[in-house]
Amino acid sequence: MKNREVAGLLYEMAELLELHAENRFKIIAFSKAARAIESLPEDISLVCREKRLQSISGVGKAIAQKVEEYLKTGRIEAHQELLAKTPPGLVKLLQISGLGPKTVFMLHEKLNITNLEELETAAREHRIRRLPRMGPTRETNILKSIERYKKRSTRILYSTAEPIVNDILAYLRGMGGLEHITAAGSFRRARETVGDIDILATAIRPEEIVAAFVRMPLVEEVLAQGPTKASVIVQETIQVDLRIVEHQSFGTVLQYFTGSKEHNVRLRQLALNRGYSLSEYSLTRLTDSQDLFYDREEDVYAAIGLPYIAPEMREDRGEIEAALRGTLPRLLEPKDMRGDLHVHSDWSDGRASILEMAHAAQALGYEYIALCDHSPSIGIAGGLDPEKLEKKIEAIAAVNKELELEGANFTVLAGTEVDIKADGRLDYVDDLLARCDVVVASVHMGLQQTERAITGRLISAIENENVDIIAHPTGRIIDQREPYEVDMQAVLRAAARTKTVMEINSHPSRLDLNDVNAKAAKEMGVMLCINSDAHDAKQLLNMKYGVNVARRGWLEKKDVLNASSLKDLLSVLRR
Ligand code: DGT
Ligand code: CA
Ligand code: CA
Ligand code: ZN
Repeated sequence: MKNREVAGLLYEMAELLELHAENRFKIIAFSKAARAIESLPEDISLVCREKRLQSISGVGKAIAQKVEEYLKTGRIEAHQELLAKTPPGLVKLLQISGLGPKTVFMLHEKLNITNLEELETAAREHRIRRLPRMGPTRETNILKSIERYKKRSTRILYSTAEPIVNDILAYLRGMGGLEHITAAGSFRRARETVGDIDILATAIRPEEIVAAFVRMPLVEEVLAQGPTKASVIVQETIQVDLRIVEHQSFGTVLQYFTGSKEHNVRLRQLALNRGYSLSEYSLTRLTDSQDLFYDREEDVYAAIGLPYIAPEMREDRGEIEAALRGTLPRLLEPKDMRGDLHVHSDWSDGRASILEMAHAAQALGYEYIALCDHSPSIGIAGGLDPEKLEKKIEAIAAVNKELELEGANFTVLAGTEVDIKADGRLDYVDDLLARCDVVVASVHMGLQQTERAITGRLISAIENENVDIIAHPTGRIIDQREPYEVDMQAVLRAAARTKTVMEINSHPSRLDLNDVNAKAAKEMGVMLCINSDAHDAKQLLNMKYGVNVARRGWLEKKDVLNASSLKDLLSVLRR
């Protein structure tokens, strides 16, 4: 499907138009259309062939023509024209966090800055602070952002790696003579980002599998190829390593290549203490130099005297000690999830109706879902004013009646994602919050405030008795936005004291709280919940990414609010 490609191009056009200070409505039209196409559940090429482009909400005649032009010719003339009159370095400046198109345009106009180096020099020479609306703080922030941009990783999101892994496994599973196949490395450990993708397999005729691997349609470049292994590049920058190993040592090799390196170092020390040398291929008994082979990973751990340790925990964060003590947690599983406590609908910036979201959640086997649309200060996301929230509470009651008539054993909870405003107050009065079944509070504005200010805002929200959950508690967006400055210990202490629940937001580029914070929260006695923050029915499936984080944070079913039944949930919410 070319949906992403087309959306990406339209986003870029919006940025270019903005750089050239074009008409605001035109700019908004492009980004709106891009968003709609990005989340379109069907193939854009098909929609185009069937002449239905204009039925996509946000796609008017002009944009439909451009999309059609792209699908037919592979380019958009207007896009090319914009590119031609824009210094190439200028668009890249938009990736420096804190630099919007207006500022970039001004920097170009006033200081003739056309690329990153020129921007950095101007900032160092203090030429930026003298510009209108800039000042020393913004100048320093620009320098910091440039540093971050230069260091930015080439790692990819777990959710980007996932379909690639699935495609490759499915492809190779179709080959004759293949036995085991599995992903290893950081992907198997479900890290939030993945450096490269490692795949291990066993096969009767390894060369055939390697040959098929390098000839897969998605392979763009072959970096190396041997009789039992190969490395390739897919999607321009993503490296995939395949190793075919002997059946008898599959368990040992899988253990080794799952990592992490830190976990493996500890495991090897422990093996040595117990009289074994653990290598990539075998466990060697030191007394008689006997090599022991294991085709199952469990048996490798057992031979060293340990219970099986789930891949997600293999980071040397205490898992070996816990395994030795016999206190490993029984990790949460995807099937334990009973509902989703933070989703949006078309009442604010979501794209599905309340009933559609309910049906989709029910189809996933959930018992409940909480509709939490935005509050008024998030105007850009269609936040609901108080009267509209009251209307929505009534609409949800009606939906529940409808579900009851359908004989569905499913409940829609009336919620809100209330903004914690820059001054620390909540965006609705307490009486209205008290009428909701679930109140999720979160920070969207004033992200640049001091640690003291932001921590204070979060704690005052936590201390409000109507607030049940704090959503995406650190505000980070992987590779795009650092977490805001916040004293997480103080926040977690307040949450533990008031029994406020901390969210693991499952959006694949948020994953917030992250694994380390989630583990800390649990250790401090804080209850967590895992929410999709879905803006359409499909995004409900993002829950699995949050479950990954929970597992990496050692969470068990009992630590997660929405792994409990509706009855237990309601008794915790005490409303
Ligand atoms: P990544 O790709 O950066 O997200 O992280 P990993 O963990 O997938 O690392 P990668 O691809 O370099 O190597 C895969 C696994 O192989 C790694 O998790 C552990 C094992 N491994 C690689 N190099 C070493 C090493 O020098 N020592 C040990 N003990 N294990 C290693
Ligand atoms: Ca890797
Ligand atoms: Ca690798
Ligand atoms: Zn949300």
